[in-house]
Amino acid sequence: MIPDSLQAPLKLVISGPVGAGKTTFVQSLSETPVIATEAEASEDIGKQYTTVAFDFGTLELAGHTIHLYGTPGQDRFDFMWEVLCEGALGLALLVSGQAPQDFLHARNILEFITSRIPVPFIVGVTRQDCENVWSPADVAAYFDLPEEQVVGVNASDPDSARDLLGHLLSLTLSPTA
Ligand SMILES: Nc1nc2c(ncn2[C@@H]2O[C@H](COP(=O)(O)OP(=O)(O)O)[C@@H](O)[C@H]2O)c(=O)[nH]1
Ligand SMILES: [Mg+2]
Repeated sequence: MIPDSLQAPLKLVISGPVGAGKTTFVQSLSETPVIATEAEASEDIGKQYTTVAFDFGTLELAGHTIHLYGTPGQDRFDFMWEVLCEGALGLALLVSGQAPQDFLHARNILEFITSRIPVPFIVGVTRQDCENVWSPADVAAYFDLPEEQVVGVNASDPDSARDLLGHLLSLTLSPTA
């Protein structure tokens, strides 16, 4: 039986550096129109628009209503990471498997969040559909994490994105988590 506390929407947060695939991931999964807060990028981050507050989407998964919050990637919005992770059941930290130059930043984001809010997390390595991409196992070694805590994903593929979320959910809802 599912405890009453879990009948309410479950909040999951998607974070990671700019370009990791956060917005794509939320858009792939959401069954309601995504609420996005994009603004023209104030600095050169390789694209014109970037997320300034959050991307919000909802879906049903394994009998739960999930509320998905994608965070901004830039450090100057780091206060939003903490705001969005408050009360979250789990965190997926996305990093592009084609951007090893962003791994350190990704680790810093993870450290920033988990040192303030003890939220269970997994790392998702995006762009697994592309050539010359880091494997989840190699990223696990880089992050010094157990291999089961790092999964590969194609953020633009709804099935792949759902698999990642299912993995996160099973981790956070398991009695040993
Ligand atoms: N092929 C492929 N492209 C991806 C994947 N994830 C993100 N992208 C692309 O990478 C770019 C940046 O993704 P975006 O979701 O805006 O990243 P964000 O800054 O983390 O929100 C977009 O052009 C996406 O289509 C992936 O897993 N596979
Ligand atoms: Mg984005």
